[in-house]
Amino acid sequence: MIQPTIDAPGYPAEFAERYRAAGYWRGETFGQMLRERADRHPDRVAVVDPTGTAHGEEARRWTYGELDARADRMAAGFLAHGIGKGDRVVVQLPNVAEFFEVIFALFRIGALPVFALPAHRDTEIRHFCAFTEAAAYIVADVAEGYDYRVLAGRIRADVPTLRHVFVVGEPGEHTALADVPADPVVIEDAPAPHELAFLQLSGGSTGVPKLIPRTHDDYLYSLWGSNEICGVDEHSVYLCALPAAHNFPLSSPGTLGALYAGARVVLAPRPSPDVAFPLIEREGVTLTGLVPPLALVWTEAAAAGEHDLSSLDVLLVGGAKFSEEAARRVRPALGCTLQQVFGMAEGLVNYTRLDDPEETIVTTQGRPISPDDEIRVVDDADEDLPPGATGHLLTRGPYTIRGYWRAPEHNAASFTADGFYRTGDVVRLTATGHIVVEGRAKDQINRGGEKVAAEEIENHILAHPSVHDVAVVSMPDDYLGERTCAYVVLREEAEPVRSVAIRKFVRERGLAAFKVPDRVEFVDAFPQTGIGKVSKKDLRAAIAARLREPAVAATQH
Ligand code: OOB
Repeated sequence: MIQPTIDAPGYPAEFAERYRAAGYWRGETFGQMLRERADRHPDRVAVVDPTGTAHGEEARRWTYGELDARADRMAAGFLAHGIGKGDRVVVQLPNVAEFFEVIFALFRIGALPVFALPAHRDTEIRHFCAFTEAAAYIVADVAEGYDYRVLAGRIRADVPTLRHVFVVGEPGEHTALADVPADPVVIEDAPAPHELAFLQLSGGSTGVPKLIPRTHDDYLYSLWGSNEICGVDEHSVYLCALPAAHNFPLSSPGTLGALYAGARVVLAPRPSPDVAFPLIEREGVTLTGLVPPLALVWTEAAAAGEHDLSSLDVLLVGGAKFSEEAARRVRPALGCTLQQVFGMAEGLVNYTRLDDPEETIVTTQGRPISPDDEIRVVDDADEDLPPGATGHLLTRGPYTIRGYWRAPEHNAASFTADGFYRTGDVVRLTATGHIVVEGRAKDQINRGGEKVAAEEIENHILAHPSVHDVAVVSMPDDYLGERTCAYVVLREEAEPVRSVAIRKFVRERGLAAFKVPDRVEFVDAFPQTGIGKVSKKDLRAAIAARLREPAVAATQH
């Protein structure tokens, strides 16, 4: 095989060579992968989309042959619309089959999907489109009662590079995605395996979300590596219950892992048991992935015993810390093996193994996919700690990025000089090399798997005319693990403001609903650290103590 001469963005040549020599990077692209599977088993079902069944229609079932042919036609259509290699396309779709048609078409022509979540609103989408100078934005017409076409109209007016808005369903003032496909063409400048495949979103701890550049080579490795660990093969049926664009349901092992294995993907429009359980029963789902709050809801709902869930072999739980107590309930309630996943869109993914002792499964967050995932646990000065000690997790490896996309200043802070990613997670390693997540050093709130960057929300609240200063911190929550609390200092001359007004103000600035602070506390001044910085540690302790007061706990939410 001829080795590519240009290395993956950010990966130094010596590492790229090592990862190829070890067989992790197999020199394959997403476009080729789907073609190969379609050639091998064209009639096997790849994607099941039950969206229409709510209106009495049959579920859509696309075979590998059909998905492949659709991706070819969509690719030709995108090219005909002037979208080509390297162009960025913001994709914001619910869990529908077109998601795969679109992303494989983009992969084939080397255009880069930017994976927005359905919850994102004006602020996030405008940033993604403007920052990536996106050529197109792809949405559904209406999903969960929200009209994305109206949002797209506003974004289009603001972002001059945005030449196209494609809509799944009724297009309104935009272009119907269904009108895009064209007769397949030979793609002259198809992407190489070491080149970028897409931009994923970082959970973030800064003012605006950063973008994560993933290559075909590195992401495909994370897929087949995950498949081996999670036992995914051509007989597997993966239920995509979380939003499809998120890295967890996309790749751990997720929908793309399932497609890699020639398995079947079943899309759940919503993750609630009333939607997911009938799908598990009807489609014979063998594995799925959930965030901890949903796993709790599922274990409780399964007790009702209304659905036959016996096909389910593996439940993956990750995105936020799964409590040991909740983890212990999974096997008895759902009759399947729990696999804890501790991953990040930047790369590193850890799994408990299917044959790990139950104690390991319920008390750890797993160990890395790859023997070449380098793990360091360090102190505040980046010095390695003794085995078993708790410290900052740094990592480097064959599917972990070496830098964010177009963000040199952030990269200087988020990576060590020798390329280790600073995860911001505080962990310890067990004697067996399993990771236990003990906490977080990054200024982020993990709201049941949905990440909220404190600084981002602080910036929005600071824009309120009555606000002098603000500090956003996490507060404990039985269901989500954490929620957000905004401590606000009002301007001296300001009229009194109620907390609902602050929350409304943030909501009306147009950002994902999960980022609106759950609680607002007004104070005269912030507690300070020894050197005069706001002590978020003290604020967290203060709100946690306040929530423990019986009257306050009862009125929460
Ligand atoms: C996943 O990816 P992101 O990028 O949304 O968030 C990554 C962060 C981690 O750095 C960590 O702080 C937290 O989410 N996290 C966990 C966790 N899994 C993720 N914290 C404690 N326990 C866990 N099991 O969330 C993600 C990506 C791929 C697979 C799974 C999750």
